[in-house]
Amino acid sequence: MRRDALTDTLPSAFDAGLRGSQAAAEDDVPATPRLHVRTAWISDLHLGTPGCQADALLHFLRCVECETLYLVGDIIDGWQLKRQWFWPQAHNDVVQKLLRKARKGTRVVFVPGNHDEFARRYLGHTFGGIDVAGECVHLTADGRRLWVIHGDHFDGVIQCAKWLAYVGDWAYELTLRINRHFNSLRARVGLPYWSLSKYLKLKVKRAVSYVGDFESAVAREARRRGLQGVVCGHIHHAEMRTIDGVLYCNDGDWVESLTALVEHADGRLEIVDWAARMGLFEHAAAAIVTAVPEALRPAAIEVASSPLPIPS
Ligand SMILES: [Mn+2]
Repeated sequence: MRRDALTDTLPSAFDAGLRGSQAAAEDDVPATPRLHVRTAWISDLHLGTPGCQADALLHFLRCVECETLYLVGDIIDGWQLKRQWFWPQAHNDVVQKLLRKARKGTRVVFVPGNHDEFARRYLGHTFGGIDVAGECVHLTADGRRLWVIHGDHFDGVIQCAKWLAYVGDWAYELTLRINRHFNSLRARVGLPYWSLSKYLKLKVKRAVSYVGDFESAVAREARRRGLQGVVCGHIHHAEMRTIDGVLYCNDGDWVESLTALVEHADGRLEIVDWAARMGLFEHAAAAIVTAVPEALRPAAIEVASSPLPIPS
């Protein structure tokens, strides 16, 4: 239903891109901007949950062309699917798109996370051209070796008490749900979007200095292994910075931030903020604001107020 609302209101370029997914085995739509990169990393898609922003993700997958695509864990949310089955067409389209990329010559590597730990039983196997690996080392065009891992092994909570992590996950979903209702109320009285979940997460995680501890633990392990950097996901917080001489990269997520990490032909790494890129279609963004309040609204409002230059 959300997809229909989208396709009915968006202008033609955007519209063509979105409709493309409905035609089976479609040929890529030329109207969408291309993003040619050597490598792309995405994680924390959480397919199988209402939080997954599958339409934006499909748009990204349609635009990006890469030699290697790493799926850095929490791609399919087995924890949530076990509780309640949720699998709309858009989520199917994402899976089809990934399989199609693998078929068309992109090397696709799936590094399972904690939410899709069921896949950890199949390490070393290949499914529809997608390699499953517990971790791997990526060699950049400029000769750096990056450790690719989801990152949940560094999560103190998960290491110590698994049930606590489950509670956290459930509470996060609840917060996202409250957030949706809360913001539709705010919208009704003319107040701008405000992310309760983001606020709480920052508050809570800062309180236990979770993010910082996680980042330095991951970087420390990469250095111990003699690698120049690490790419991970898991904490839904995109980042790229040097920690004690090791490059720490986090590709973010497709629940809130809609971000990916890419490597350009010369080995340069960059975090791509897809919400901002979608803002290129300024009127499209405005249409999204009215068409799908809860799904794409935060991103759309941000970019509507600060349009970005067209990427090369
Ligand atoms: Mn995770």
